Order: sequence, then C-alpha cells, then structure tokens
Amino acid sequence: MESNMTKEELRALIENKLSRHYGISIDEADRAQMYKSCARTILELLSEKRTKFNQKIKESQAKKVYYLCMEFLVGRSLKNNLYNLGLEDVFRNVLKQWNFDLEDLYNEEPDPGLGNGGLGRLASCFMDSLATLEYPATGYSICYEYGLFKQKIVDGWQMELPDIWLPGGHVWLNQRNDLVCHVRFNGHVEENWTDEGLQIKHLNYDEIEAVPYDLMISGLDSEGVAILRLWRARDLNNFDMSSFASGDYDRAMTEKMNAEVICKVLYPSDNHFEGKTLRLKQQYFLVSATVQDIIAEHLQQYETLDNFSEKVAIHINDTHPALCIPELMRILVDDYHYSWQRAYQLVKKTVSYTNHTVLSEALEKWPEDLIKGQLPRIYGIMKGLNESYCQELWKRYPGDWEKIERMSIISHGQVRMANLCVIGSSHVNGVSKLHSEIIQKHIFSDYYRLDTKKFISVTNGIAHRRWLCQSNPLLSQLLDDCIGPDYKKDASQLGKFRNFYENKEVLSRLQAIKQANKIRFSNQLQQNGIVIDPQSIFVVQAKRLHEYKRQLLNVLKIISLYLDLKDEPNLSLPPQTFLFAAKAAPGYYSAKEVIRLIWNLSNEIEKDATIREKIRVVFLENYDVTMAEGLLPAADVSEQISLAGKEASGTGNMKMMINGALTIGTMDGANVEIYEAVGKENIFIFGMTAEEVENKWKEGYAASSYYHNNEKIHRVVEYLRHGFNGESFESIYRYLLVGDYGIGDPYMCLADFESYLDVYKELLEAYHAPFRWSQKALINIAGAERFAADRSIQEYTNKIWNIPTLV
Ligand code: 8GP
Repeated sequence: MESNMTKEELRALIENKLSRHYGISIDEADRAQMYKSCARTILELLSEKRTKFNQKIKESQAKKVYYLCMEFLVGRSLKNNLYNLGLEDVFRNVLKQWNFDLEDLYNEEPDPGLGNGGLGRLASCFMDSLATLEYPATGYSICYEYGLFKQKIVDGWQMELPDIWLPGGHVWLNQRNDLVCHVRFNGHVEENWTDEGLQIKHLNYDEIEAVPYDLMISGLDSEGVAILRLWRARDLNNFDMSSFASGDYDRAMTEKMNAEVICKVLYPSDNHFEGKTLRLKQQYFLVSATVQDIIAEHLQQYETLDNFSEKVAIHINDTHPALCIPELMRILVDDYHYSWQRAYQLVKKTVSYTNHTVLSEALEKWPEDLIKGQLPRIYGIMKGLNESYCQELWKRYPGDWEKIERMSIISHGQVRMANLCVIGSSHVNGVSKLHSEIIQKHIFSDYYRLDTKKFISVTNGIAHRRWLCQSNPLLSQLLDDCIGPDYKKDASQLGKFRNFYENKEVLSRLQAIKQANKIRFSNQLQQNGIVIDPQSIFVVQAKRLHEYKRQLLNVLKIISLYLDLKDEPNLSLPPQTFLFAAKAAPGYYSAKEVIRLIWNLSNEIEKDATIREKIRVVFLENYDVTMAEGLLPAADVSEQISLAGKEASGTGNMKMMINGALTIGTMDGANVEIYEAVGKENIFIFGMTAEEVENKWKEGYAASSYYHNNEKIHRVVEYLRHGFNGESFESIYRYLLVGDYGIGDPYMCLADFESYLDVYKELLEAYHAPFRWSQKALINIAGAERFAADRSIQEYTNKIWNIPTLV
C-alpha cells in the first residue's frame, strides 16, 4: 500500500539528516551522503513504528519468537524497506527533483554477506514474514566484520577477497549500549555443598562484552517491525595498562584483539562442519548473549521465569546455536536456582530445532576436551543432561547399550550437537516433505520411534515480496492487473493466476516480461564486459558449489551438446546460454576444480564462432543476493539436479519458479512438492528417486560400468580426460571414475546422466512451442502459492511455537 507521506514531508526529513550528519544542504550532497540520509530517514520511520508495535505487544502479552541462527543473508535494506513501507514512489520523485536516481542509491548499499547460502537466506526470508504477519519476533546472530568472501576468478581459479561491508552497511545498525552483556570463557568450575545445597562457581574465566546492534526489518502494509540483533565482541577490560604505560603498545593491544577476533569473520563453509575453536567460541558467544538478553527482556515484563515457556519460543536454526540448551539450563539453575528437573522442563518446552541437512560431513561433533576447556560449566551441564537422558533410556530399553550409546549426547570423546538438539527440544522439523521423511527414517530414527509427535515437517518458503514483487516489478504488475494486489500479503491468491491459462494476451505479456528481464540482466552483465544473447534460452544453475548439487553433471551435459555440435555444426538447436553462479568454500578443492572446469569450457566454446552462437557458458563471479535479484527473474530454465535424497529442500528452485522459470530436476528436496504443485506437464523430472539411490548403493555402484557401457558417457568422459583449452582435468576424470573408494563419484553423476540428457532434449523441444511454454510458466507462477515464507511461518507458529494465528 502506498504511504501517504507527501513530498514536502519527505524533503524535510532528508534535509534534516544531511544537515545533522554532514552539515550540508542538498546541492552539496554526494551519492553516498544521500544514500545514508535516505537510510536514516527510513530508520526514523521504522523506529516510530517499532515503538508503537512494542507497546501493542506488551499490552497483549503475546508470546514472542526468538530465532537464533549463525547466519542471516539479509540482502540490501533500502529497497526492501522502501517497498514494504510503500515509500518507493515518493522517494523516487523527490530524489529525481534533486537529480538523484533511486536505482543509483540502491547500488550504493553493500550487500551484507552475513550468511553462506540457503540456510542464512531462509532465516532472512522468515524475518520478512514475521514482520509482515505482525508476530513479535527477534532474530539473533553475529555482526561479522567480514561477511562471506568476495569471489574473484583468476584464470579459472577461485580467489577469495575480504568482504568489507560495514562502511556502507553500518548506517542500518543501531548500537544498543543499554543492552550490553558479558560472556565467559575458560576458567574452571568449583562445586561446594553448603546448607543451601550444591553451590557451583565458575572461576578464573575470561570475560568478553557482547554489544548488540539492531537492524530493523519492516513488514509490508503491517504494523510489524522485526529486529535482527547482531552481537559484536568488545573487550574493554583486557587492556594491559602496564605494557601500555611502558610504551609496549603492541602487547597492550594483543589480548584485546584476541577477544574481539570472535566476530571478525563468517566461516565460509556451507553444508560442512569445521571443528575450529574459534567457531565454537562464536557459537557460545551468540547463544550466551542471546539467552541473557531474552531472559532480561522477559523478567522486565513479567518479573518471573515461571511462565517463561508460555511466553517465549526459542528456535535454533540448525545445530549451530545448540549451546543455547545448556546455556538456558545454566542460567535457570545457577542464577535463578531452579531445580534441575524444572529447568529441563522449561528448556524443553521453550526450544525447537530445524535440521537443514543430512550430509554426514555437516553434522556437528565437537571434541569433548575442547568444550571442557573452553566452556567448563556448559560442559558440566551437558554431561548432566547426558547422564539423566541415558538413565531414562536405560529404563525404556534395558540392556540395549548400542541404542543408548547411539542416542547419547556424549560418546567416544565427542559431543554430538544434533542429539543435544533433539533431546533438548519440543519439536524437530525437516524443511521439505522428503527431507523430513529421511531424517525420521535415518539420522533420527531412534528418537522418532521414541517420540513420533516431536517430529514434523515444514517445507521452506521464500519472501515473495523480495523475490517476486521487488525483483520482478513487471511480473508483479501483470499479476496486479490479473488477480489484484492481494497476493502480496496472501500468496495463496497466486493460485488464481491459473484462470488466465488460455488468455493469449496474458501469455504474450508473460513472454514479453521474461524477455525484458533477460535484456535487463544482459545489460547489467555488459557493464562488466560480459556479452550474452538475450534471445537465447537462459539455463541457470545458481547455488553454492557442492558435489551433491552436481554442477558437474550440468557441465557433462553441456560438453555432450558441444561435441554434438562439433560433429554436426548444422544441428538444429535453439541458442542456449548456460549461466553458472556459485561460490566454493575456500578449502574445498574439488569444488574449485569444477569452477575451473566451467571457466575453461566457457573459453573453449568461445573460440568457435559458429558454436558460440548456439551454446555459450558463463560463470558469473561473486554470486550474492543482489545478483540473484537480477538473475533469477531472467531465468528460463532452473537447474535443480542434486542426487535425490541429498538436498534438504532448496529455495532457489522456488525463487525461479515464482518468476516463471521451468525446472529441470531430480525428485529431491522441495522439487518433489514443486512437481506436485505444477503437475508432470510443467516440470522436467529425471534421474533416480531417493529410494532408487538407496537401492543402487545396496546393489553396488560402479561408475566405470556406465563409462564402459554407454557410448555418450564414454565420449564426454574421454573429452574431459584429454583436457582442453590447454588445461588438464585429470583430477575430475579420476573423481568421476575412481573417487575416494574406487567406485567413482559418490553423487552418481554418471548414473543419472543419460536420463538427464534425454529430459533436457524434451525441454528444448518444449521451448520450440512458445505459447505452450508460457502456459507452463504461468502454471509455475500460480503453483508457487504454496512456497511463500508466510505459509512456512504460519506452520511454525501453529505447529511448533504454539502462537495463535493472527487473522
Ligand atoms: C541448506 C540446504 O542444503 C538446502 O537444501 C535448504 O534449502 C536450506 O538449507 C534451507 O533450509 N543447508 C544449509 O545451508 C546448511 O546446512 N548450511 C550449514 C552448514 C552451514
């Protein structure tokens, strides 16, 4: 909804910021000053809204949601807030009068990379929904000084550069010195029996200050404003005054730096656990500060913790914030003298947990000694929890040591965070139907049998306001014209778009919009010297680079097409542009090798003037939220080709679908539900199902049998083996055929290759019929109704957090 702010009012607000912060008038302002003044104007409006919203929450005594996550991939704030506040037009007009272009100001804002990929972006989409749906919600994370690295490709090899986002991003953060708290590490624990019972003291600890910075997120056309509270470490005390006084400034600063290093940088691995001490410190720093903050807020309102679980829902997004379970126990038992049993009950009722991956290398297992040394009191509590849980299990399964060992928190010198989460939570959920089934059947099967009701499924969703309305204004306008604007707040309305299935005018507008988005994106690329043909089909695979996501399978397909064209240059193929965008974790060698492969294939194809007219490969450097906002609306085809059973859900699949791209994919993660939503005519499914993959493992898998028995596979693999563009790809060849265990690539690219190629050919055929293609696109847009984050959040509030639905 449009805001009713007038141009004059807005002008006065911005002028005031320019004068207050820079002592200048409008004619003197440069772009950066203008951007910051606009941001400050929004902040002022949001603060007013927030104050009113807080008041309302307080009066209603509503239950509050606290969403803990080590990552929030927020994306830029200016555009999002202007859109949600209905202020885009008035800002645009006022700025135009002053010769500023709003789009230029958007580009002044850095894209804060405070997350790796799917998990962190999901958390941010949820904040958008929580604000729009007017739930009282706070997200908690770390204010990393360096976000996810900037990617640079040098001769095909990924290089990582620091992401320095604070200079332009800081303006959105409000430092809350009134809420500073203290987090303790190291030291030792002393236990003494006194008349009042067991007294526990944590001694000789190192203490660090946690300083919160708040980022406000506006809802659309709602009173809600969500807060993302980001903690920074500050060490005021650890300043060695005697070294300083004697002129040894280096030494005086060293300890301080050691403490503050905690929030310097985001760990850049996605779906992979790195057992580093600093990471453990980050995790405890986040949860300790957060739990203290939640408790302080609760006590301020209610003066007791007895009703804690009725008024507070703490959600842990993956296991990374799992230490909030023992931390909450610690505060309840040590500081507020609750009995162990009562504290445990409160914790279990308050906390819930989402699992985001079944990959074993991503499951967090910390060495027991590390936790014992860094966090001695937390370690003691985890041991206590483990012992009481094992005793319970013993009663239930007397003598079944094997099962009890499997289900325990601590075993063989390791602390298993997923087990801690399941044991300490009221609910555990997977992020798509298939993934939820898999966690129930496999990784959490023992717990599932014990307490079936604890496990539920909440399929992921996306902030359709950002990913459709803001990033694809043309499509949003078409939807407004066809079904009215209500879908912006109620995505289920998108389903009504199906009524236009036979409407030629709508279908041709749909086609024209896709074309316009492709031109818009091509122009953006051209500014960086990359030329692509907007008339070609845009086939997009944009996601983190990971073996299980199988970018390599896509490359094998392209090589196959390329070899076909080399054999037969006149082959009738529609022009295709294969767009890859992906960051690899810096230490992930095989992922970086795949980037090198894509880059060289791109160069090799470019050498051939006739072939490059038909197929072109582009590796887009430094994929981030901002790039996604341009790229995804331009996609014709969405590649979702993970090995079935491995991708927990995927959300890029939903973002491209809602923008009218057609999916080519396996029956994995949320693809299964996309298939259900659009029907088999409107999606291109190939490959083994999760069950077939399981059976294949049981039968015995050998990549070499495909290589020897399938002509097409043999040809492509041989091409790789011989290398091209002056480079060798021996390592990839060996990866595919031999792998670590002599059976070939564990993600079975070759097993799915033939059916992938067949289905891709069907897709190209389908593209030949533009009218039918647009109908398919329309069904995808309409079918995206169920993939909105608003729907996910309603499920969380109803099924997990137990917060009444707001109507
Ligand atoms: C991702 C899943 O891989 C993806 O399928 C899903 O859509 C997304 O989470 C949101 O649910 N998982 C992660 O990003 C992940 O596990 N990251 C942690 C290692 C940081």
